[in-house]
Amino acid sequence: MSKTFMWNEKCERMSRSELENLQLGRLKTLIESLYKKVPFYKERMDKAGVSASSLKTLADLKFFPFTKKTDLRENYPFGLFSEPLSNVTRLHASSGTKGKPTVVGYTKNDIDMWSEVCARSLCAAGARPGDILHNSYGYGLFTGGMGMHYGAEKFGATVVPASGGRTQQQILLLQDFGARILCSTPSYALNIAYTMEELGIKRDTIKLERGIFGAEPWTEELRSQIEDKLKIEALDIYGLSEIVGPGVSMECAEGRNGLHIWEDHFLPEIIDPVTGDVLPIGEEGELVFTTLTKEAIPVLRYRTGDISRLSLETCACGRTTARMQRVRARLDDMLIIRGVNVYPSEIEKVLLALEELSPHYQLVIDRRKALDVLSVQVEVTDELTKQWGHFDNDCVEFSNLSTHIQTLLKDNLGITADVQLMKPKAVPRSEGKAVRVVDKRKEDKSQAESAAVKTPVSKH
Ligand code: DLL
Repeated sequence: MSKTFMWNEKCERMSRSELENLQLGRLKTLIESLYKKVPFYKERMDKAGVSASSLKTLADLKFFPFTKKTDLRENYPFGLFSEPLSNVTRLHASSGTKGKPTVVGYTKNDIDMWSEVCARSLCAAGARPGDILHNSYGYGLFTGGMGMHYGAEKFGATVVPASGGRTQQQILLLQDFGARILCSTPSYALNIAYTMEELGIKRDTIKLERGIFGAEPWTEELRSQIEDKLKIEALDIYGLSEIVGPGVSMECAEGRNGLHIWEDHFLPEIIDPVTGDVLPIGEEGELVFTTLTKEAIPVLRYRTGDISRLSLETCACGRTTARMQRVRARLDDMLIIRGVNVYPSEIEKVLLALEELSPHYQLVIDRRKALDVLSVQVEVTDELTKQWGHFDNDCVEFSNLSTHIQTLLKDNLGITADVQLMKPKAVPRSEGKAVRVVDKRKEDKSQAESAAVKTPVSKH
């Protein structure tokens, strides 16, 4: 068997005891520094009655307070920074669709560390120095584009900074520049595949062999569809801006079974999302990360809201780091439909198992007569539409098929849903992170709220 090529074998194959010693040392330094430099953490640690001296083993981390997204928002923009802005070379921010954006900063060393973990990730996915890498993650405040870009440059790849959108032109560049590696969200990879099909562009006019896909939840079923359509190997990359951006963990090409966490920089825990208790290795719960080496905005026990589980089993690639299983869902994406809890990824699994359907779908939730109603809008395949003929509306009637899907959703997930079969291209295509859920109840509420703000209220 040929030896696995690793970007940083020393760090990726450390023995468990060596790694844990390193983590403990870094964790103590981090806690001391947060206590001294960030009033928010001093206050939280004082309240919990803990300090660096409380940390005798890694397990003692459980006594320390969590950090949440709301803490970043409440301390907007720079309240949780550990370094003055004069030492910060870059700022990124979330889109802020749910209020104030969350802002993160990077020192020069942070950018180096981020590039290092992205280079490790590229290598684990089977990229090689000299590869042409087409990067369709968005450039800008989102961390995806620039994170992968710097990692790829450090790695020695030739980067095509395509960013999101203008899909036809991206396909042209894929054809003419001959990229072997595609970095994008899984939903955008599908958009590329379907656009090629619609334009009648043959697969053998592009040289892609591998995709490094992440930034949104996706299922094994979606992976199969992407691999089948684009004839590439699709691998999962995970990350979040509060921890660093892309490159917190990466699935390796040899194992394809969980994502290697770059544990010398990011310390993972799995907790019960309700009680906050740390769960044993192997149990499913909410992922929590502590940054061990970040300078500008290190975070202590950051609650990601992502559901996964950890494994310490040996991997076929020889890396010794803990692996996290593909994120099953985000806690705040859970839908409650007439009392039944369901995640969009569970609905995706049911839909993608049916060959009559294409993988473009949206879940629309509305309220009718005080009851929540879920509409599953999913496109049928081109072949099915051709068999059936032409339609004036976007929504087509295949009553047997929609009843069949309704039954599958009821039997497998216990949910009652309207199923609307859509013509090809009727569901909006993703250019970055796919919008899987449209919650009209929230839209109505926020419209009502903004109307109330705009309406002048007389005090007399
Ligand atoms: O999405 C960073 C990133 C860019 C990761 C490119 C991978 C590739 P945020 O915009 O802060 O950062 O969103 C972070 O996206 O908490 C997860 O819910 C979700 N997410 C990221 N990667 C995956 C993945 C970037 N591989 C949030 N699978 C995270 C499932 C993912 N969800």
